[in-house]
Amino acid sequence: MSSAATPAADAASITNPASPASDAAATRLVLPVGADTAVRVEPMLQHKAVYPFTQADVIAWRAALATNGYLFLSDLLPREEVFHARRCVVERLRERGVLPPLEAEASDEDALFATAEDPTQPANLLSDIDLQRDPAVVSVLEHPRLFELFHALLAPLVDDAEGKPDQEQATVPSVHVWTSRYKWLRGMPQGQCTGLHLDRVYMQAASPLLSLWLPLGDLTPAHGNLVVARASHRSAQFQRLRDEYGRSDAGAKGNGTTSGWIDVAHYTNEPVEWVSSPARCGDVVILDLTVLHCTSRNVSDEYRLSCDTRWTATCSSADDEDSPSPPSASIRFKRQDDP
Ligand SMILES: O=C(O)CCC(=O)C(=O)O
Repeated sequence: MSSAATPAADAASITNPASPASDAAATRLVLPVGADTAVRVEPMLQHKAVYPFTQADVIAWRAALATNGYLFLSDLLPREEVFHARRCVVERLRERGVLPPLEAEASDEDALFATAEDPTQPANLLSDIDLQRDPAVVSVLEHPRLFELFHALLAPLVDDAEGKPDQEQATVPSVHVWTSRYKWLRGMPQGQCTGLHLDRVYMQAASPLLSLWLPLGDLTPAHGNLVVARASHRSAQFQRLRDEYGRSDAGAKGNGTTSGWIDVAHYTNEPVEWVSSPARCGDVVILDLTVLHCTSRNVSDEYRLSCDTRWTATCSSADDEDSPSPPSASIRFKRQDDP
């Protein structure tokens, strides 16, 4: 069965209390972003992922990614497996005292809450390499369905034996798919968000490369979700930004966390089509390396748990079977069966 694309009903039905009821845009959400800015967002276009994927699905997903710069796939991964990974992250935060201990009579559902007495404290998950490598977490972040998905999305972009990408074809060259060894596991504290950026300023990539964003929880707008400037990876409006900032090493300078961010306030008077949607366990968002995005601020009393990873592919005939990473990658990658 082929999947249908629908705007996210959840987001579309949320009324913005700050807008007059007569305002046609009143049903659109206004989200806090950056230091002190808010943007009005449209719901993201969502595609329901039905496994196994059909050829028609894959063609529609590639087209959506090329058009919008993002691809929201709902229900791609089994929800129970994602909840299991979340449980593991929440337990670690309890062990570290970031979250309070569970009460004796707590239910299974209570065990999943990431509500803290002081949710403004850093959760420091980006530096928790052990947790990023926990089998329950890795089994979701390196789920076989993700390797299959990225094979379908990336293979047509990989140069074939003659050195030409084969984007028009349904059949694709034989490729290896690689995922980043490092996992950007995030426990976003209350009051914080990720600033506006292009992922390319953090990755100098020779091969085609995509980002994956995966919520580790059922996230409401209050938790802070991805906010994308739709089509900014190809629009003339952002050409200069892509050519100058996008080709710079802005992300490599500074502290590696907030470095590379641009002030979203620069764009509040420009006609940017911001899109965002609540995302649930099992959903994923794929991002083009040159699409402008950030997250909205977490205004809930829970940590926002999510993870992002990077994915690339190389022509298998050009690969060294023993190579630990694709050539010219600025970060380390692994294939599906690599330890
Ligand atoms: O989840 C976040 O806070 C940031 C995610 C992001 O910017 C990305 O996936 O590239």
